[in-house]
Amino acid sequence: MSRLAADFRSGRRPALARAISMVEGSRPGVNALLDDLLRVEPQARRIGITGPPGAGKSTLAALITGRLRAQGEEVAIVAVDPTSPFSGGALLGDRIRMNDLAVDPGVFIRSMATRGSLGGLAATTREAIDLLDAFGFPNVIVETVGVGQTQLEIQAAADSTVVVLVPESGDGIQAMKAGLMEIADIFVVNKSDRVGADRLVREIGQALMLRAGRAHAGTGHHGVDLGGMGRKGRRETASGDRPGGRIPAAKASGASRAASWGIPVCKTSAGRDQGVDELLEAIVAHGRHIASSGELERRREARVHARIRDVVERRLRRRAERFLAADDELAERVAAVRRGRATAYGVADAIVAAILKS
Ligand SMILES: Nc1nc2c(ncn2[C@@H]2O[C@H](COP(=O)(O)OP(=O)(O)OP(=O)(O)O)[C@@H](O)[C@H]2O)c(=O)[nH]1
Ligand SMILES: [Mg+2]
Repeated sequence: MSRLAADFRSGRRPALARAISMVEGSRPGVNALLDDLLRVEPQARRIGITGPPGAGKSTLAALITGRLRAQGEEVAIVAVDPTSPFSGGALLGDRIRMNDLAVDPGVFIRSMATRGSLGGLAATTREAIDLLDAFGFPNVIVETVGVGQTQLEIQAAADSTVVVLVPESGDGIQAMKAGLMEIADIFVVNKSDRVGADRLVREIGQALMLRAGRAHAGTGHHGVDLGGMGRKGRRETASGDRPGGRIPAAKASGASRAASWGIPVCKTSAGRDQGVDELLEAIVAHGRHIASSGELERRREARVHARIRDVVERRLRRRAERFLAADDELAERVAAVRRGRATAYGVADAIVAAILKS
């Protein structure tokens, strides 16, 4: 184990891969390993890319990675499969599309399954991201298919969350229903080579404006300031074709969001490699924004809070499961409840007390 840690620290890729596998397999000793390897401050730019199946997330991730590589930066990509590693299609497709990248030593690609984590981002995925960061990758891109809990949890794991939509019927409305409006730092309308792209850009812009307006009414701030936005010639106004302009996101969803980040709506055609530079600019600008506004610090703190709670819960649950499995009196306790001589609550309290004493 100490050999593994040493290899990890000296930047050996096989050690990184092994460490992630240990995390995935909950191998014995993994806690001690994480406790050792993760004693570093997070440095990486963590980019989450989410959206419906087939929206072009992998293609965009590959293109962004290509741009970052051209700037000499190393990139790690985690593709999260919400079902299983053997569900076929999606991941195989990713592998093929990311083939060119896979031979680049400056790129590390890993597919992970979330398995039984209630459809959310598995704890192991979050730990893998931390490992990639600790290993020294300055960029960690996490791709999650936008179904269920995973896409919402990505926001907690990433510094910048990119939501990719495509101009297909109802995508915009679906996005609002699925809560994507709440998690996006940057919207992307991909496949803009298809009809309806401009309309979707408009719809998203309007939805963001509506939301901002509602929040304003609540907080008594002034109206949404769209005047001249996007015309200031500032780099972070990523999309040239954005009728909605930049929407003050902070006012849109309250104090939890960074002050005055206007959520850009970027138009891309990943298939034709169009709009990718603007998207990367938006991501970089968002990173700069959260760093200077204190939001990055807040997000990192929230992440640590969540992680501690998570691990405490995991540990306690495991102890409880072990105790219950070995509890000789359990049958008696159940019988007592069945006959009305005790209640599940009283029994549970007694068990918890016993666990805490053990
Ligand atoms: N027409 C068009 N097709 C695109 C564009 N971008 C990606 N595609 C195609 O859309 C399909 C899905 O692309 P992916 O990048 O695998 O999409 P994804 O969101 O990663 O898909 P999953 O991971 O399976 O959810 C592929 O066949 C791509 O070639 C685009 O801008 N225009
Ligand atoms: Mg994909």
